[in-house]
Formats: sequence, structure tokens, C-alpha cells
Amino acid sequence: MKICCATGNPGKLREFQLAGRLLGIDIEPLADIKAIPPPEETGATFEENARLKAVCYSAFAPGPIFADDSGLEVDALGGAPGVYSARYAGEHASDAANNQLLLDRLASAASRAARFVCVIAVAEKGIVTATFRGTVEGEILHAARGPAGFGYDPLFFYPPLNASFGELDDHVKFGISHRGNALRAMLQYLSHGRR
Ligand code: ITT
Repeated sequence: MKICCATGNPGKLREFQLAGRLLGIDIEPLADIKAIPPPEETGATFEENARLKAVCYSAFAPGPIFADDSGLEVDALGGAPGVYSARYAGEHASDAANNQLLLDRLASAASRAARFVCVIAVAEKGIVTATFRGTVEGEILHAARGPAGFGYDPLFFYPPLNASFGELDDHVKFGISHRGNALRAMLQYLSHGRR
């Protein structure tokens, strides 16, 4: 099986390609994605933004492609940063700036419960054929832990493994993560016929 992945985020691409190798699926990056103007992420939900990305990028691929919209929802912040996760501290903000803002906003919060959410949309020639949602529950730490992953991983503590996502190898993270859960649902759908 072969499918094209449309993301400009190297951390996401690394996880998807690792998963492809582990599962025996050929997940290829969309060629020259950096030369394609990304769609404006105007959706209010992960689903809407995943659809926008998949439709936009499918015009540049001969077959099916998938795109992911993902982020962190923090209960004490009413679900923020949510769809604004990549730009929480401003357009083109660094991971470090986003993480610092999150710590500042949570300084006096009673609850630090949070989840990562990932929605994958599959599209072909401008039409979305399916979407898949994956989540993982955790807590926001008071300080970063671990060098691995990307984005908010060093602040996301996963109680069942007593570790932050920044302390997990990519393949361990993918086994439990929002992105892993969404991708596994997509692969099941693609290999068992379309709904
Ligand atoms: P593409 O749209 O090109 O795929 P992007 O980084 O702009 O790349 P999103 O709009 O989906 O993607 O934003 C996702 C952000 O959410 C990402 O930049 C991180 O800040 C955060 N995020 C999502 N998944 C994450 C993960 O597995 N670990 C840590 N942070 C994550």
C-alpha cells in the first residue's frame, strides 16, 4: 500500500514515516510541499482544518493523500491552545515560545489535565473521502522533561508510562499517541475497504 502524506512539519513527517516502516506501508512525503502555499487554517475545529489541508494538497498529488491537523487541549484553559497550538505565542512562534506561554498561563491553575488531538483527513483530487480522530490523555508538567519529540512533547506527561512524551522514543510515542491512534484507524479503513 502506498499513500502520500502532506505536512510541512518535520516532527509529524518523521513519526508518520517511522509508522509506515513499522507497518510495512509506503508513506511518502508530498514532493516539494514547501513550494506550495499552505491553506489558511481558518477552521474552528481540527476536523475543518484537516479537511482544508487535505483538499488543498490533493491538487498536487496524482493519487490519495492525507493531512493531519493536531494540537493540545488543556482543560483549565477551556481547550486552548487547540487549533492554535502551532501559533499559540504568535504566527511562526517557536516551540520554546509556545511552551513558555503555556507554562505562564497555567501558573495558578488547579488542574493540569490535557489531551493531544489529531484528525487525519484523506482526500483525492479535491474531495475528502474520510477523516479519522485520535486522542491521548495526559497532564502538563511544571517544567520540560526530555529531549525527544517536538512541539509540546517535553511538557506532556503520560501517567501510564510515568514519562513525558519528550522522554519517549518515537516508536513508543507512536504506539500510544493521538497521531498513532488516528493513523491506525486510517490504515484499517484503507486495508479493509472504504466505508
Ligand atoms: P502542517 O499543517 O504542515 O501539518 P503544523 O505544525 O502547522 O504542520 P498543525 O497546524 O496541525 O501543524 O499544528 C500542530 C501543532 O500542535 C504543532 O506545531 C505542535 O505545536 C502541536 N502538536 C501536535 N501534535 C503534537 C505532538 O505529537 N507532539 C507535540 N506537539 C504536537
